[in-house]
Amino acid sequence: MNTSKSKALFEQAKKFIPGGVNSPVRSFKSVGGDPLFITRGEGSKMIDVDGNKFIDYIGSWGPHLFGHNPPFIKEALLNAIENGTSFGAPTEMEIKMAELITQLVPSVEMVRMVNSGTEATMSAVRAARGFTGREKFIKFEGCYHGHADYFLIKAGSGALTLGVPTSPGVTSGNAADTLLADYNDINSIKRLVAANKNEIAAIIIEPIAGNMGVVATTDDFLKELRTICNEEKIVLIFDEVMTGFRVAAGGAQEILGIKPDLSTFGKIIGGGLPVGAFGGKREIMEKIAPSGPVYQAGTLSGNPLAMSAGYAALNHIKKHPEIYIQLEKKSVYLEEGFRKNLNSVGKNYAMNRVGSMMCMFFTEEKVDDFKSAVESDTVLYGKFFHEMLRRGIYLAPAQFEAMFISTVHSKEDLDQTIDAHKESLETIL
Ligand code: KE4
Repeated sequence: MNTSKSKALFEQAKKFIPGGVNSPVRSFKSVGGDPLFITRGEGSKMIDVDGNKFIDYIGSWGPHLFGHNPPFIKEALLNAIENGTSFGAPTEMEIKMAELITQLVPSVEMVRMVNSGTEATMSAVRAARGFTGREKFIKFEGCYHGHADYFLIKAGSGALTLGVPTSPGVTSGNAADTLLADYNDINSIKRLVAANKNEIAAIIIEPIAGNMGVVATTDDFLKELRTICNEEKIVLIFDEVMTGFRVAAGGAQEILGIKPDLSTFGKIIGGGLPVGAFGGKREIMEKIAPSGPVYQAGTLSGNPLAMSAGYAALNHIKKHPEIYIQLEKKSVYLEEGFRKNLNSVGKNYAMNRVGSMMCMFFTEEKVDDFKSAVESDTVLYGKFFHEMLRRGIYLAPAQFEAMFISTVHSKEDLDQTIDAHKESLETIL
């Protein structure tokens, strides 16, 4: 595969941009080699500067539920841009977007738009602290909630991939209020709650983890978490930046049947443009400035272009709930193809899937938390990644991520992926 133009661009990029990328997970640091520079996306494909075409399972790390450049989002953007790009004043589209989110996610009574998932999660924790008057909060090892200081403690995704789950630059003062629990271990929560009585403002969790690879919650874990939060008056925050509108129209909370107090969103909600949102109980959200004292702001929050793309995406979901049946069929087909391949090479690698987010771990043990996820052979994953790339399949350049199936991945795409998966395993094992 010729990647000479990407290589030249990467050398250029490294002169001006840290690591040559604007987000660490895009570098191929954990899998080796140099990142490819993409010129365009269309449907399920991405094309790089050297003309190589790939079936894309990153989907911009989650936003592209409908593949690249779906016509209805493109049309919405072209219409919006006719009126200008940003006003710094309220627009009707922001009301329509907020109302639509409250319709799709019933636990959300009020919502504030922001510009990224990180802004959404950091604002949600601040809202919980302002509402309860408490300072500490609990996160889970391996969950990733963006790069706000107090989240970068044993964080997942790029922080874990690059081996810095606890980042330099995060002060001990900031870290002191972050308490760490083990995913799927309710006793770790009980211990923290007992040791920090009436001091915990919030528990934030990825209700289906996607940043240590895909790890679902087991048994009644979330139900018990909900009960503890009720009893202890702790704000339960579901970080649905990845799962929101991905696993169901109402997100993970719809399929799991648990109502959080606050939810955070990103990715799909922007239709490919920078959008995040946090929302939930009115009594908490009314504490947010200017209706309440908890300050939160953003120059481009609710930006007309981003709202038009995001509204087009969510409105399409509202009008076509059948897409989740379609996504499940495609995802089952792919998972079954992968499992057949694993059988044929005599490997029982862990494969975790929820809806159209899936991950194959290079470990034959069950993966249900951070500790079991990090048992994966990341060197082997790196070899696998490059074998798949050579065969035209673009996966996450990191073991601790999810692959995303879209509504536009065709049967041919899936069959090509399954064949490449088999050949890649046979090559590296
Ligand atoms: P952003 O600030 O990157 O928009 O969102 C942060 C975030 C918050 N919560 C969850 C559950 C997330 O998955 C994310 C971001 N996910 C990573 C991929 N695992 C974004 C990719 C990147 O860092 O470039």
